Amino acid sequence: MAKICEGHLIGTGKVFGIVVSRFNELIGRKLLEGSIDCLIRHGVRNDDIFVFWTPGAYEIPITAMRLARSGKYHAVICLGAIIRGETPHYEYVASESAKGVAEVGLSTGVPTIYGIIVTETLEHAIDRAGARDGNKGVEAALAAIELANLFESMGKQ
Ligand code: INI
Repeated sequence: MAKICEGHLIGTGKVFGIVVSRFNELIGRKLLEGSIDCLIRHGVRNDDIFVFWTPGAYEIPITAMRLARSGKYHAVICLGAIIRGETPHYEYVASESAKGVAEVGLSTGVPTIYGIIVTETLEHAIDRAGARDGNKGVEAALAAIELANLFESMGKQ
């Protein structure tokens, strides 16, 4: 019989750090609201949620790295919005923030969740921050709870 390890969606007793960028703040706030609401509804205490604002998505990984290295958090959730502008700048920000968030998780072993939306237009970003296409902040919070529990159930494996 296969031994199956999976993370449940109960957040009781877990501590989460959320890093959110102020650039495109309207969207960031909606993602943050979605994440916090989801964590609370899954049993996480308000006092166990710590929010850190960065200027932009580019600064999210270095901030998440500090949180992950601190050993205080069961998972770190990264939230932000990168929307195509007039210049290619946005492409660098998008690729560096994605690579950086992955690097934080891989190098620290702390679940580090990518909840940064990358879109062509503001309208698409709004759709993914609580309008037509759900809320990416909620998805990120669910992934954080699941991985925190999965890693706990894996123990020292
Ligand atoms: N930061 C974002 O979070 N989203 C964007 O869409 C964006 N664009 O398009 O430029 C953006 N740029 C700022 C960047 O994240 C840094 O804060 C800035 O370059 C200073 O390092």
